[in-house]
Amino acid sequence: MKMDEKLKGWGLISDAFLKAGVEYIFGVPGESISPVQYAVEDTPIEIITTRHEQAAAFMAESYGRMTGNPGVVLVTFGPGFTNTISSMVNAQMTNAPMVLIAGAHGPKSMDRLGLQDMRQRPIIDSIVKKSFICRKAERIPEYIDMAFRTAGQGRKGPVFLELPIDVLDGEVEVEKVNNISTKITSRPIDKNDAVQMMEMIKAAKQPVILAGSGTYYSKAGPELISFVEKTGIPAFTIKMGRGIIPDTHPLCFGSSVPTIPGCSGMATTDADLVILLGNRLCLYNVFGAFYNPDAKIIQVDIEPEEIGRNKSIDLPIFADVKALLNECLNLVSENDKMLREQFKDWVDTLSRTDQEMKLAAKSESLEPTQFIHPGLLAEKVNAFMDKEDDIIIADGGDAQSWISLSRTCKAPLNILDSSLFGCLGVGLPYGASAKLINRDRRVLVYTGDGSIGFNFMEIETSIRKELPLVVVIDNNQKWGMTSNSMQMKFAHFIPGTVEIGNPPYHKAVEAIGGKGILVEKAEDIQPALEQAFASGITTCINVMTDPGVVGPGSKALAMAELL
Ligand SMILES: Cc1ncc(C[n+]2csc(CCOP(=O)(O)OP(=O)(O)O)c2C)c(N)n1
Repeated sequence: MKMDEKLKGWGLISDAFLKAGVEYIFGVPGESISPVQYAVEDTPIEIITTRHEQAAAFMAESYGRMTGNPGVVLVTFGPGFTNTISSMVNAQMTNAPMVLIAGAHGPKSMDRLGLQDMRQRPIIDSIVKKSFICRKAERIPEYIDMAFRTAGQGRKGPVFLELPIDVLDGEVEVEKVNNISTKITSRPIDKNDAVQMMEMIKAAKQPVILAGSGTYYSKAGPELISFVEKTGIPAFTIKMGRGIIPDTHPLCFGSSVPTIPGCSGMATTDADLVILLGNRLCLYNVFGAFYNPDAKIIQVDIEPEEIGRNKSIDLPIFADVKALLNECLNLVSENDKMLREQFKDWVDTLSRTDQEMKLAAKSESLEPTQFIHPGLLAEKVNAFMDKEDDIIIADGGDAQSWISLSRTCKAPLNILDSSLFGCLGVGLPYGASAKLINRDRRVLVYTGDGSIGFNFMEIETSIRKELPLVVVIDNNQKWGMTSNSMQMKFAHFIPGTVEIGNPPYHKAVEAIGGKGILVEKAEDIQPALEQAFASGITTCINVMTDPGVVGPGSKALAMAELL
């Protein structure tokens, strides 16, 4: 800026962003938001340009989920904004901390049938945790602080901030700027809740812990492991909670999804005490419908609104999971041995059932067919991605369910998917942001052939930004889960509606500048994975799988429909 130039609204942005801890801005450029890009030009903040705003918003959403700090997506007004809607709903469902910033027409130009003019706030209002419009240049820092505080505190979630052109370009009266910034670090907890929880545990014979995403967001992993070890209570994990206590831990039995082979179904039908830690009662636990009706339930959540959804809760605890577990740990140390003894038989029964059920399911999924069995592909990928810090991004219908079912989680982020909104197309954007913030870790995108199509050009983003991904396509040449559900409900699928052909995805990736490998035999899967990771560039492994197999996701959804 020249000396005689007046400070404009956008000149206040970089300081406010840096105070809020912004590292990256994801987006597609557009004239209404160029001033925001210029504002960060000479700062450490990096602008990551994608090929579609949906992908940029998925990158910000997954960044938010993985780091716990708000991801930022910056889009132009009108179509740039509307392209983010699916990702924003996904963020609402995953409670992802993120801030969507869009340009807008201001008082000078709005409502004149100008380019891309529309009312954005009414559309986004029902989706986000809160929406803001900044109407005065001097107030930009205040609004940025508000947006980030709202997104990142309490129950995290997506926030919308509209910065109209007139405000970005408006002259600032410097003495009126209110440069505020607050970071909240305290964690809500009532010690009496911990006392009551321990009393219920002591009265139980067959308790079970189900740890969800809230456990990950509150960074309660070490406390959870220590609590489980001291009390001897068996644990299961779900969603972002997967791996927070390793599946390989003797007291952890993997995913709590009841349809997954193992003892998770039995654990909840037989438990006399269910402890939900940062875990909403939703589709993934079949809304709690199969819990032992006589079981006592404790639900711990940072958001009171979630406690008691779908089921009455005997001990509702409004608290941060980490803070609560710390408090419980203070109470447990003297009589821990006694508790471990108390639950030993229960844990032994679960272990036996778990082994039996997993063995039975394994022999079923590996039965040879003339094509590669999708279950076998998932097992081979899981076995290959065996390092504690390996990341698998799962996308697709049955493809996603096969890899979720097979995945052994030794640490958080061993698997990440779109979660409850079930929005296809997250694979490549989630993969790119996972690699961006974990450059030294292996990142593999596991996707259906339908799902890869939604954001296919993000292959180019990963190559341009040097974020090498290994992309495994479970290619059954159709919208598999949809065709299965049609088949199960109507006894046939309408020809031409679910088949998607067999374009050479691996060659398309090569044409964009990556590497491509076609795999038609099971024995070629592992060498392809080795080559792909050794190449150091984004590689597509296009695996031809059996179109006749009905996956676990299709079966589980059909069961849920019956409820
Ligand atoms: C954005 C979006 N559009 C449509 C759907 C509905 N849908 C659910 S699963 C599925 C099929 C996915 O096919 P593919 O990615 O090839 O995986 P597959 O089930 O064949 O393994 C579809 C279309 C959805 N979940 N999300």
